Amino acid sequence: KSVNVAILGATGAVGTELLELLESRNFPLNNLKLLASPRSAGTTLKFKGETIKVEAVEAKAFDDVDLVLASAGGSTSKAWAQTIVDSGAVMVDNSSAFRMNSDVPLIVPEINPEAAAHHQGIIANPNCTTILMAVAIYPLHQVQPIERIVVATYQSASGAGARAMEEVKIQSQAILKGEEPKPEVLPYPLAFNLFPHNSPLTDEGYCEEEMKMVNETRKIFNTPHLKITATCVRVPVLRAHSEAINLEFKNPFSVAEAREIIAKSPGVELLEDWQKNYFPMPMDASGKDDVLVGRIRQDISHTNGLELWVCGDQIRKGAALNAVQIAELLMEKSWLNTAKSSLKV
Ligand code: A2P
Ligand code: 11C
Repeated sequence: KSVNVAILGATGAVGTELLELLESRNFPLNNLKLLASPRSAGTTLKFKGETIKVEAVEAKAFDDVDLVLASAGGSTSKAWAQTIVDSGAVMVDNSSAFRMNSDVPLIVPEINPEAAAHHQGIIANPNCTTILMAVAIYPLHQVQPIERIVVATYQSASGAGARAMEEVKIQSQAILKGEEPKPEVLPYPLAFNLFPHNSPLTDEGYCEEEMKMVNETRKIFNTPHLKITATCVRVPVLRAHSEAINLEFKNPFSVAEAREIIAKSPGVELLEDWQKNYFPMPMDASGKDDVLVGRIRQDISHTNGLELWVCGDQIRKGAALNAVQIAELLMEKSWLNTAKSSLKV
């Protein structure tokens, strides 16, 4: 069976990756529609050797569509979700708009694929930092439940979109010429600098990105009370996020067993060379499907603790690949029902 697919936000960092993945994974599609803002209407993108025109999104764009892969930001998802659901299409949404909605499954196919069975027209793709951490630690959590997570992130510019990535390059050139870097997309200069994540702050003093790691991980793992604390930081890397993760278990977890489990689990790759002090770097993770895990070591401050270093391409597994894997899951299980849902969002 083949389906009609639309990418909402086709011109963005995640959108272009979605296009590439649908092609390289030979996703069974009939017709592909590329939707973006009116700014991009009329521009073209290539798919399987064909040139496809980008259209400005409008209500009737979803009429004959079965599956919408949306990655155009939360407000665009909120603006079009009801139209998409009412049209009978299923929306796999990359934005944070509906992730914590109890009627919307939040899916990482390696972890909770069965939760997607009960979707009502919208399935949410988790935040990129959440996906990368979740894929890396879930295999350990299955062997021995994690009791507490302390994580610090090192997030690349592309997490803030294609324009933020360009901004870091322009700022770097400016600084090398002795000029002042001008921040326009991100709040502060990122080239040769870093700053706590640019998402809005909550009353607890955490930023929204940090709270996404807490709340989304709990929902994906179905562990509502799991203790998690996060510090998210933007770093001048173009692509791929890194994370330093401290895990606390009820009982000791041997490093040798953790390595063995990571080495054989889906979606992750063990990458460590202790002789060379070589561990995953954003350069290694860029363009890769698997999340790289290394530097697994005993926490010297806690008998039941493990330390992990994780790097993953947040545009791929952190966003586009996870969304395409969800779409493949829906196809494989025949869960892409096009019967109209009564979901109201
Ligand atoms: P456009 O290129 O026309 O602005 P990124 O995350 O890399 O910044 O990309 C965001 C994506 O979302 C782009 O494809 C962008 O299209 C799209 N987009 C942004 N705002 C809207 C909107 N109001 N309606 C439809 N698409 C939008
Ligand atoms: C970042 N993770 O790197 C963010 C971007 O909730 O999907 C994506 C935010 C989200 O800045």
